[in-house]
Amino acid sequence: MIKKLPEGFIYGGATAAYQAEGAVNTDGKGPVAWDQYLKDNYWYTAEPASDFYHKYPEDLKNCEEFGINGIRISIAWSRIFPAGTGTVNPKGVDFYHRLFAECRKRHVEPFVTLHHFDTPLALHAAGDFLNRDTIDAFVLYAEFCFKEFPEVRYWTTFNEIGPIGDGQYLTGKFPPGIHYDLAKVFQSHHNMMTAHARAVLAYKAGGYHGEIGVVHALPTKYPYDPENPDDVRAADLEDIIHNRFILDATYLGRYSDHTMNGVNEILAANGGTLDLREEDFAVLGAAKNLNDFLGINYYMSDWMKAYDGETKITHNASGAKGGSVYRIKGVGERVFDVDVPRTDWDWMIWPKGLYDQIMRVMHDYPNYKKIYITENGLGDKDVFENGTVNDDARIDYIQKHLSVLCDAIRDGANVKGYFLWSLMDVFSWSNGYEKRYGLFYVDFDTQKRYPKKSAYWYRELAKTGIVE
Ligand code: BGP
Repeated sequence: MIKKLPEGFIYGGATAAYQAEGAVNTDGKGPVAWDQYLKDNYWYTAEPASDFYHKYPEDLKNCEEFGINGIRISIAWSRIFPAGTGTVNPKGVDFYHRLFAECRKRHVEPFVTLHHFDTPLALHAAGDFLNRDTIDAFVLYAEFCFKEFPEVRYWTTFNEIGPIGDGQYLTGKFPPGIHYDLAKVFQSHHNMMTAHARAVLAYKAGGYHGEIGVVHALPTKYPYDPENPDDVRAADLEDIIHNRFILDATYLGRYSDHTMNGVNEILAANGGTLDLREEDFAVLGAAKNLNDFLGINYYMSDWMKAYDGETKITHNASGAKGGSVYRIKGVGERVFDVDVPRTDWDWMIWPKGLYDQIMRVMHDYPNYKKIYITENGLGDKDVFENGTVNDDARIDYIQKHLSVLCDAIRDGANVKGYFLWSLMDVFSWSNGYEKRYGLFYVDFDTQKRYPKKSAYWYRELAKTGIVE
């Protein structure tokens, strides 16, 4: 049976300001915590990235030529407000006007994210979203953008509130590099969700002509042994940390009893308390039915089993097989010894997890309205030969995920588009320039772009909609 995506579907490519633009000190851009953090902890920096700051006309031309009719772009907050609040930097504002105009010229719809991991340094150093002043600063920045850029029709407040809390306060691979502080993880999630809700309310109150939503990463958490109640609970708690807590905040406007029981169990084992205020629930409640869409980022799933010991997490920077450890006290441990194909970075390739997440949103949060898959893709050690990359593994990965997407649509989910991570190669936050995801190969020395085999495949897909 033929599987085909519906008419009007968006065949997109995704980027993020910090990973694509480069030009980190150009035209008055303010610093972000990542600038120094990469220097101190990794072997690469955000310069030159993919030099999107200068090469965007070429990337958008590639979009048009390859049938890509949507692009995820994020605005670097510190290009607009170099210190996070206060003075506006007109050159930063101009850059985004030019970029959005180029999108229109090339008939590529921009889906614009206000925050993709890159809080301005001044705010980050003062506690990032753990500090409630950052919520106020974010809402002012968001309102400025809504007014300034009427050419944008699709706004996303945040990219991946889950992995931000996780990276900053649990695994410690994002600045400020704090480890194993579960209370900070939940507090960051909650405060960012409050900021999201306030921005949504401001957008709706402003009567702008467009849509607004949020992008959540939703990795599925399976029990290693579904017959073992302890493994089932481990998967459940892990799901609460990464998925359910923020989904509840988004669509229920509160945390369900089930969610809060899990949170309290995790905090009882790990220490710490949360500051959850009535006024926050008032805005979460007011915004819960106003999200026009949910963006789902999906790369992989995890298998969890019960674990009785101290927390230990290692970061697999090179992709070495079996190199990862992930055990959380009072939660559980990830099992890597499962019979599932892996990427070059040892991520589990499990398309069904995407289907399962779409179904859970549809069933548990029926007020979701509409879904875009805002990221999905294969990070690989691409081999560049004869001016291209024969990335059959990437094509296979995309096809398998689109196939389950067709199943989800058949089963009633309202999914309107797919954005491949990434449009062209960009650097990976914690794996650097070796990990490539793009449809277009970027030679980071010359900044030349070369279509990979997957780009030609994607063009055909966009033309016919036929997945298999
Ligand atoms: C998501 C981020 C992206 C991108 C992607 C791939 O979490 O939103 O910015 O980086 O993951 O992850 P990585 O670069 O770690 O391979």
